[in-house]
Amino acid sequence: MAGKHVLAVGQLGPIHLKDTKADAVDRMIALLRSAAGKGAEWIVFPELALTTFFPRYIYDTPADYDRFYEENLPSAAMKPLFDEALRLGVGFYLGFAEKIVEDGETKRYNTSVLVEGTGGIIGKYRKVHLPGTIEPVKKANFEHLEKRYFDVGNLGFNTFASPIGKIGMCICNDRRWPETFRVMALQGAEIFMLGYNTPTLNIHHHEPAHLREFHHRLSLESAAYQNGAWVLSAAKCGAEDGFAMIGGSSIVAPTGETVVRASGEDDEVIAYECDLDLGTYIRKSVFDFARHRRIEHYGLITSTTGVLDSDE
Ligand code: CDV
Repeated sequence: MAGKHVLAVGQLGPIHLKDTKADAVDRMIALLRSAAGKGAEWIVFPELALTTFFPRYIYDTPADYDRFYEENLPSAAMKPLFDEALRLGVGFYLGFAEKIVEDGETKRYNTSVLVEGTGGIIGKYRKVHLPGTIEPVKKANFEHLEKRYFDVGNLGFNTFASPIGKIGMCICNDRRWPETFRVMALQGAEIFMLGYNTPTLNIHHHEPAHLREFHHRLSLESAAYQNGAWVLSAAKCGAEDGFAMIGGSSIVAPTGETVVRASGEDDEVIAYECDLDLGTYIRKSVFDFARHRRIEHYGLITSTTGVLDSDE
C-alpha cells in the first residue's frame, strides 16, 4: 500500500475497579470522535481497554475474575464503540480480555481485535509473551498475574490487509521481543499496532522509573526502524486506584523517529499523517530482507528458548 493516511492513538487514563465497562466505552467513543475530527482513518486503543488492569490483583476462582472478560465479538459492552466507529467510518484496534470455549475447554486470552471502518472484523491477536507469574510473589503491594489469568496466545503473529495498509498486531510485553515484529515484517507488515499497561514500578527487580519509559520507546523505535514500518502504541496509564502506569503513547516512523507522543497520563488523542512510502524506502534499502538477511545463521532463534550451556 502506498500513500499517506492519518492514523491516531487513543490513550486512556486510569480505569478504576469501580468504573464500569460502559464508562470506558463512553470515553473511547469520545476519543474516537476526536480522532475522526482530526481526519483519522484508524485509531489504536490500549490493552485490556474495558477494565482496570486486573492482573495486579489476586483472585482465586473464575467466579471472582470472569467479570473482566468478553465472550463474543462484539460483546454487549463493546457494541456502542463498534456502532460509532462504523457511523464515523473509522477503523480501530481494541484490547480486551477474551473468554472462549475451544475444543470443549474454557480458555482465557489477552486479545486484540482489528475492526475496519466498514464494521468488519479483519483480525484477531492473542498475546504470546505473557509477563508475570501464576502465583503471587508478594514483593510489592500489587502483583502481575497475567500467567494466572491468561493462556498463551495460539494465533501467532499475523498481518491483516486493510484500507490503510498491512497491519500487524501485538500487545504490551510483546514489544520487548524483536522476534514479534520481525515475524510480522516477514509477512509484509507496514504498520504495527499495540496497546499496553506498563506499571511504573518493576516488582521483580529494582529499576529506576525513567527506564520504564525509555525501554518502551527504545523497543518501539528499534522495531519501527529495523522493520521499516510505522508503530502506533496506546497506553492505559496514570494511577489506577493508586497503582501508577506509564504514559508515552506514540507514533513512530519507519526511520525510528517518534513523530508524536502523548503529553499527559489521561485520555488523549494523538494523530499523524503517516506516509507508507517511507516504510517502503527503508524496506528497499538498508532493511531489504531478501537481499541482506542470512537465515543460514539464524537457526537458534527458533530451535532454542534459553541460552545454550547457561549455568545461570
Ligand atoms: N501488560 C504488560 O505486558 N506489562 C509488561 C510489564 C509487566 C513489564 C510490559 O512489558 O510492559
